[in-house]
Amino acid sequence: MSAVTAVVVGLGYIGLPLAVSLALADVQVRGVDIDQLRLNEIARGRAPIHEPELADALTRAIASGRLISSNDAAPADAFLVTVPTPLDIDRTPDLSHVRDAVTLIAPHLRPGNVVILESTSPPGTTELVSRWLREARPDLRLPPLCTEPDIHIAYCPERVLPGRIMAEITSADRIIGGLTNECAQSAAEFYRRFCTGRIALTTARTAEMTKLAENAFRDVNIAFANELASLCDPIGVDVREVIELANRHPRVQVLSPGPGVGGHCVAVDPWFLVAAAPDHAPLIRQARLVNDARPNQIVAKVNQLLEGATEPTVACLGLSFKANVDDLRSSPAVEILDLLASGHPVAKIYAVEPHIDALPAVLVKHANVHLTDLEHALDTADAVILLVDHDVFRAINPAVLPAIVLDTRGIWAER
Ligand code: SAJ
Repeated sequence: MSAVTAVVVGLGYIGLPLAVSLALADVQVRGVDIDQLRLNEIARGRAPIHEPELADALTRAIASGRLISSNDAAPADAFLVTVPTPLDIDRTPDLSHVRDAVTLIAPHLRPGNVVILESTSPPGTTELVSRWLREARPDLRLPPLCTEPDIHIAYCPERVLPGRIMAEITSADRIIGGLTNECAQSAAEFYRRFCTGRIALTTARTAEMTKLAENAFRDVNIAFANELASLCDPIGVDVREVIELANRHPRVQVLSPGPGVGGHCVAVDPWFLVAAAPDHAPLIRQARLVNDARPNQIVAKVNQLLEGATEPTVACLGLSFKANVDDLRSSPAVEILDLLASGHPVAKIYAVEPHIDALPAVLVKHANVHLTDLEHALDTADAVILLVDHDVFRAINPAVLPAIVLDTRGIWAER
């Protein structure tokens, strides 16, 4: 295969690992971001996010000379868009970063290029990308309106699991949806350079919908586990035991209840489906509400456990949205600390999160919340609330825990 060049717009949790993996697969990559501090870090070979194996791979990619970072795009063979697609305040998708990315790459497009959107997006977004490109570049023939377009445009959703991104970015199966069949073929040719997983071709809308269906499926299933947990509590039954026993049935696989669903994917993407067809997604909407109610339920449980204790010191273990990552985005653990700090007469809350150096702004505002190391927290706390199942917390000997413990992830079940 001849040498190819690529521009990756958005060097976040997906874009940076993607840019690094491409560079290590002999693609000459230009990684683009609007955050100058992030660009400086990357140029020095320092990973601005914690993801297993990323730091080492980034060092090798920079040393190879095939990865440069910049705040502007340049001509290339392939353009990949990996920018955030957050929710607006009214829970509708905010596509402004995708639009900005399109504006950034438009002047650099040449006939023969392929443009691939990887950001999780509502159905119809890839068609919008084409429309925005047409507005910016009326000189180009663009799909799907032209049968032999100058530019191929496709959607290939990222499907990697935080914590395993570097492995899955090459090994995961890919779904590639083209605005035309040729668009899909052309994007697939690009992914075959570095992907070892199977590649399935479809339409852009089907690929967009498939990605959202995957995360909504997970959300609904976690909601079922969380609902079971709140049901079992008043009935006086141990939900973990119920799930363990139910899962012995060959066709039952209940997930784990927890303090809520966080991160920027499972907690967000189902709303894209609700927004796309509000009258047709009652289950998906309800699952979101069930999972979003968990932090308040956990706080109510903590308050119940602390009843009678005078100004207790509470150690909260974990702030990230899930185990072994540093990502605090939409983390239920952060929400729980925020609620606890403002709502209960606790003397001190020790936040233990080995993956961060400073508390997020929402917790800094509370004078009674302190970021502390695990040893100190366990030595001094009257109560321990386990919020994230980091490996380091799993290794704690339950015998050293104080009398009041709430294990929201069930890691010390046999205690
Ligand atoms: N969680 C539970 N109970 C469980 C499983 C998860 O409470 O049994 C919670 C986690 O603690 C976390 C949240 O759900 O707060 C989401 O975690 P996750 O591990 O289920 O998913 P993400 O957000 O890390 O990654 C998901 C993945 N999607 C699916 O598994 C269908 C990943 O493959 C996607 O690439 C990613 O979303 C994404 O970027 O869209």
